[in-house]
Amino acid sequence: MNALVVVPTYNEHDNLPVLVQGVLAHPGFRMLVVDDGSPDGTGAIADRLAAENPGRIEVMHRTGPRGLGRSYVDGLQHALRTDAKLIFQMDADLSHSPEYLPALAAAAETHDVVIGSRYLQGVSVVNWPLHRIFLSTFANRYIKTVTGLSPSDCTSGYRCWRRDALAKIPLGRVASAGYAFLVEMLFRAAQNGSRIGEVPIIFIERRQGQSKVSKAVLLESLITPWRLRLRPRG
Ligand SMILES: Nc1nc2c(ncn2[C@@H]2O[C@H](COP(=O)(O)OP(=O)(O)OP(=O)(O)O)[C@@H](O)[C@H]2O)c(=O)[nH]1
Ligand SMILES: [Mg+2]
Repeated sequence: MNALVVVPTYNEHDNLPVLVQGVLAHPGFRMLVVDDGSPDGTGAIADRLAAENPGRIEVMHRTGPRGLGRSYVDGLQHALRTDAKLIFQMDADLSHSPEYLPALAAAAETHDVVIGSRYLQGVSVVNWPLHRIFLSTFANRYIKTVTGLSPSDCTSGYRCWRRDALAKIPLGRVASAGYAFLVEMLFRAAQNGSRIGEVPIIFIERRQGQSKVSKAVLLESLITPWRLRLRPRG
């Protein structure tokens, strides 16, 4: 296995050490932490973890405007400059268990991109209030209706890419800054004819740290599906 897991972080100092332990328990997996100058010192913790695990963790310290989409662009472009055959994306807040990494990798033998999906077997989320479940299931139905995408979970940030499929996505031209970035990437993959697979995961809501969902990001998530539908070539 030659796998690189790209993890964007913003104020995850309690969660990152736990995540690192879980990911590195899998042989052949390396990590790229993309920190956005977290005020809580997550960047320094990432550097320490990198020093403790030589050759297995790289840390990118971003400066300038922060953002999840921007961090993914920088992190995934860097991942494509390595020799990794499989490139993963996952959140640092322990809602994506590293236990599922082998299942995603296995599904990537027959798919170009594999989603760790919360909605493949009913709704498998733990610790979400009802309104959050409604919001997320509505968001997915909305996205699928507007864009024509078929996966059950288009907004999951837990994914595994075969490197050639990721390399075909024009990352530099993906316009979304926030969560809509994930939808836009999937839309481009489907346009490229990539085989999109899903593996069921149980998603566990964060216990430590704070959510960074803003109104601007939510608004972008409403507009992006229409932009993709009306201007599919970008
Ligand atoms: N580099 C970077 N990472 C970010 C930024 N915003 C969020 N993240 C990270 O992206 C991942 C997902 O963010 P979350 O805040 O957990 O978003 P969420 O899962 O939709 O919301 P929660 O319900 O709070 O978990 C986490 O690993 C965050 O630390 C950002 O601006 N820059
Ligand atoms: Mg989260």
